[in-house]
Order: sequence, then structure tokens, then C-alpha cells
Amino acid sequence: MKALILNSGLGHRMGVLTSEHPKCMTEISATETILSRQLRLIADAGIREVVMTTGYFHEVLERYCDSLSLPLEYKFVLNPLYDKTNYIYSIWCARDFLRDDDVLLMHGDLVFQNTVFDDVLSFPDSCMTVSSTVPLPEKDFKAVLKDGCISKVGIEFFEDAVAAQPLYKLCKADWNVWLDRIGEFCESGQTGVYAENALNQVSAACRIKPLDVEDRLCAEIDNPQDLETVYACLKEVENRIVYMCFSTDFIHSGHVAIIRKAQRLGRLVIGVLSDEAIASYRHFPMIPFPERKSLMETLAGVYKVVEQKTLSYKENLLSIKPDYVVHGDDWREGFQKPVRQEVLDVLASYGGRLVEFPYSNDPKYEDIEKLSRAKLAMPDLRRGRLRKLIEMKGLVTAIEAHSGITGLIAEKATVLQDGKTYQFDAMWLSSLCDSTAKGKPDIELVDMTSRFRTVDDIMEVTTKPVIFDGDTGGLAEHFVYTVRSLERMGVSMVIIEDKTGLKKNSLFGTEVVQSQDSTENFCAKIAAGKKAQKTRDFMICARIESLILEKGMEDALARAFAYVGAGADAIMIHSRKKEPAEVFEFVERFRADDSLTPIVVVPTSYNSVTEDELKRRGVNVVIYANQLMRSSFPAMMKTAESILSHHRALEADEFCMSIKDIINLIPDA
Ligand code: SPV
Ligand code: MG
Repeated sequence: MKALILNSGLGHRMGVLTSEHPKCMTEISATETILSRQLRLIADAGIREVVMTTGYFHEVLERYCDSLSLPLEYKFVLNPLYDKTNYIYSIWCARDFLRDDDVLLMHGDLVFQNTVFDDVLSFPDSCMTVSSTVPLPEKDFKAVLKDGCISKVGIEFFEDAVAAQPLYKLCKADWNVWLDRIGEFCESGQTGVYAENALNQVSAACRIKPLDVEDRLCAEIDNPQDLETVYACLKEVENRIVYMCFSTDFIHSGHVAIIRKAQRLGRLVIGVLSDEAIASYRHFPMIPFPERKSLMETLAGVYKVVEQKTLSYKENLLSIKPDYVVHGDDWREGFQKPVRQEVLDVLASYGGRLVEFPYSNDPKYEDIEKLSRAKLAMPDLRRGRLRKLIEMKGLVTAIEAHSGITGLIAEKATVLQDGKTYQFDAMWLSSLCDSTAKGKPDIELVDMTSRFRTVDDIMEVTTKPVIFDGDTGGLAEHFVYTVRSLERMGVSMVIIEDKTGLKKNSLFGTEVVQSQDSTENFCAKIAAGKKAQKTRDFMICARIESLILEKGMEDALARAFAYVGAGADAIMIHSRKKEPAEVFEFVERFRADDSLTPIVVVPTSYNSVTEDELKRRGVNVVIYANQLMRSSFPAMMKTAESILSHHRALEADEFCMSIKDIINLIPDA
């Protein structure tokens, strides 16, 4: 496509402003003239060839264009009769450069918004800009519409007309028809009329469609008053604030494209989603917030970068009050739909607008995303993430997983509530559930090789950190090998309980014979484990069974401090009481002396306590230790009984997930 800019006229009505240069060189902002703005937009759009008709001050004009140093090739065509003819003749003078391509035609005194220009360029057919909202001008162009096309353009038409501005995109075939008629006019001496007079005779063959710019800026500057209006309007347009939010770890060309589009609407403020918000909505960010913020700050044309603390835009929108929010149209459906609705509601409350661009789901971008997810699953990256999450969130939640499929539930389950998303942060490799899944009692009967196999099954399909239930840890001489193996696999934390001999599940309490290890022995086991580990990331958590075994609070606390002294990275206090009182007391007293060591709890029996309450009291990790297993068993039993009683599977179908959903749950490799 070529641009054709008509600059042969002088613009007498501009007075002294055009005493030394043509009208197109009039300043319309602190940094731009009408012409420099047009040329910059043309160059930014990737158009290279500009045909410019000249007349008054043609040498000044040519020098000025060169001085702008834009990546454009100019063909200046001087209309030798510039003071006696209209631009119809200037076009005719330039005809040899204008036949072989689509043409973007504009008058040299036209100022338009970026987005108007974008819409003209992306219009699929030949078009002319019109406005259905601007009142019909007395002395300027109006277009008469017929059958969805422009049938006449001129200043004398008022019926069935809309205000029109001489900014056209003309497809080659349409343009050649018009150009031929321009030639006929000029050859018959009609050089003092508008080029549109020729168009009006061939409009049925040209089929130029109206492009309604409504109230966006697209105006000619004819006199100093127009200039003042455009000056103010441009300033307002360019000061508009545009808001976009990013959660990405990396910037690909799709992001850059949408950023460029957003920048054309005004000053771009980018919200960068906080680490915590990303971790609870998608996956742990590969790159921490300060780095992601700097990345955005380095992008050309970004006005400001701010933190967005939640998936909800509300807080930032109410404080920034952007004129526009820009987003891909992919959030109209699915998980982010309510977030979008909230954005629309907030924008409506103060008159802002949502602009959605088509979402590009280029497989190339999906591959990059997949690659980044795959990295999250790698042992070295996964292992340290639990510690980071504890530091970042204060309280992390883990749900039990005992197979690949339950791992996927732990990985994917998401709830959106009050503009926030909730997911589990980590997975708990429960000995109870791992044993139960194999139909075996929780007595350290399932050996480590088999337990590691479960870890591997889960890790293969997930990215979240794993907390391993190490039971008693066995002999210290064996425990050191367990630590090394878990660490190598990318497990983040092993929890070992201070019991000895034949271990039984803690929820039996004193109903069965269970013996607690001596503090000294257990400390030695912790110390041996700490010495064996190779990385700083891996955590050994000491689980205190004193309350389960009714040995009293003092014993629990004394052991807790001793275990921390032996090197434990965290303490788990277990209780099987219906109420959390003893756990609260333990936490309060432990925290009085130790404000740092993470505390882990398993609220299975005292399950009415909320995460908020536990966090407030100083707990750092909440493990939902067996709920997936316990809920799956009755569901499966019900299905089995239904099939048995009906002698067919039809009635059980309503309890079952569809095959399609189950297939979708399993990711492709
Ligand atoms: C497990 O889940 O295996 C545990 C926690 O050790 S509990 O069952 O509560 O003892
Ligand atoms: Mg266990």
C-alpha cells in the first residue's frame, strides 16, 4: 500500500501560521506537526512509500520531510498550477506513481487518532471515514450513503448524509476507476473542482464503504480555531490512561503486539500480578515479582508499572481510573469470566471502557507456556518452592495426593471467590492414604520403594511442591538414604514423627499401643538427616506426637525446642482433639520463644478451624491429610452397589464423571 498525501494548497484561512510554510507543517502539539504525525503513523504501520503532492513552499516541505528521518521513501510531485487548480489536478500530476497499488489517501490538513488510522488500515474493503455522531457541517464534506456504500461526497449534500473526512483506504481496482475519471475531468479542463466530483460519477463502480469513527478525532484544520480544538483534543486523547494486567514470566511477540495496540489508546499503565496472586491462580511464578516488574518497565512506551495484588482488577481500577482496560477476548468464557464482568461493572461506574483484542492462541505461544510449566516440575526448581511459598504467603495449604490422578486434582482444583482465586499450594504424600490405596494398614508396611513410586507418579503430572510423610523415618542409618532420595526427586519436605517400634496411625491415639521415641534418639535422627542432605532447599520437619499420646503440653514444647535445636526446619504439632484449643496453646507458647520456625498442623479432627484463624495464630502449613481418599471411597462404593443392584451401569452413570472430562483432565505430554 502507498500513502498519498495532498499538500499542494496553502491554507489561506490559517493567517500568519502559513506565511512561511504550508499548512501541513502547523504544530499540533509540543512535539508534532500535522504532517509529522501523519508520517509517523504511516511509518509505524509499516507503509514505506509516500507520494506527496506539493505546491506552495514545496522546497521547505521536502526539506522538512527529510529532516524527520522516518523510514519512508518519498515521491514529491509538484503541481505546477498549484495556485490555479484544486487537488484533483495534483492527483492527476502524480498518476504515474499511483496505479499499481492500494492507496491510503489523505488531505494534508487532516488530524486523526491512532485508532482511527488503525481501523482504516485494517478495513477489508475500500473505505472513507465518516462520523454518525458529529453534526452535519455547513461547509465541509458530507457523504451520502446508499446500500451500505458511499454514493456522493461533497459539501452541498445534506439529505441522507453524514459528516465525512477525506481519509480513504482505496483498493487498487476501486482507486483505478476513480483515477481514470479524475483523468477525464482534468483532460476536459475541470481542474478547479474536488476530486470527489469525479468520484460521484463512478461511485457505483468504486464501492467505497463508510467507516464510522463516531466521536473519535478525525478532523481537518482550516483555521486557527480548528487548530485550538484539535490541540486540546489530542492532548486529552494522549493523556488517556490505558490499563493492562500481566501475569506472564516472559514476553513473547503476541504480548508485544497487544501492548503496541494498547499504547495507541493512550498512556499505558501495566499492572503486574503479584507472586501470591499468580501462585494462587496459575502456578508458581518462575520469575519473582520485582524481576517481572522490571521486565515490563524496560518495554518502550510503557508509562508506568504497578503491582496488581489480586486477580480482581477492582482495587487498581478504582485507584487509577483508567479510560480503557485492554485484554484479549479469551476471558469472555471460562475461568476469568467473572473477573471480566467485575471489570465491566467497575468501568461502568465511572465511564471507562473495555477494549478487547482477538486472542492469539498461536501454538508457538502454547509451546513456550508448556516448556515453562515443564521447568516448574523439574526437581531443582520444584524443591525450593515450598520454602518460598511459606515466606511469600505466610500460610500454605497442602492436600493429600496418593496417585497421579489425585495429584492432578491437587494441581488443578481452583475456586474463584470475591475476586480472588484459591488453589492448594502443595501436596501431602500421606502414608495413611498411600497405604489405604493399596488396601494395606498404615504401619510402615508399604516400603519406601513403593512410596517413592507414588511420589514419581504424582510428580510426573504435576508441578506443585510435595511434602512427604516419612512416618518414623525408620532407623537413622536408613533415614539418611530416604532424605537423599527424596531430595533428588525434588520433594520439598519430609515430615518424620517421633514414634518408634511398630508405628500405628496417630488418629488411633492411645487406643492402640504406640511408643514415642526418646528426645535424644529423635534429635540424632534429625541431625543425621540434615547432615545427609545436599541442598539448602530441602526441609526436614519434626512431628511431635506428645499430644496424641497424652504426654502433655510441656513434653510437646520441650521436644519442639529440642528438635529445632537438632536442626529441624519445621515443627508439626499433631492433635486428635475435636477442638483446636491444645494446638492453639502449643502454637502460642512455641511462638513466644520462636517466631521463625514454620509450624505445620493437620486439622483432621478439629476441622472446624479455618485457615485464617490458624494463620493469625502463627501456623504456616495446613495439611488436609486424607480428605480426597476418604471422599473417593464412599463414592466408589455407591457406584459399585448401584451396578450390583441394577445389574447394569445406567443408574450409576449420574455418579460418574464423563469420559470427555476425564480425558481433558489428563494433560498431553
Ligand atoms: C497421614 O496422613 O498418613 C498422617 C497424618 O500421618 S494422620 O493420619 O493424621 O496421622
Ligand atoms: Mg502418616
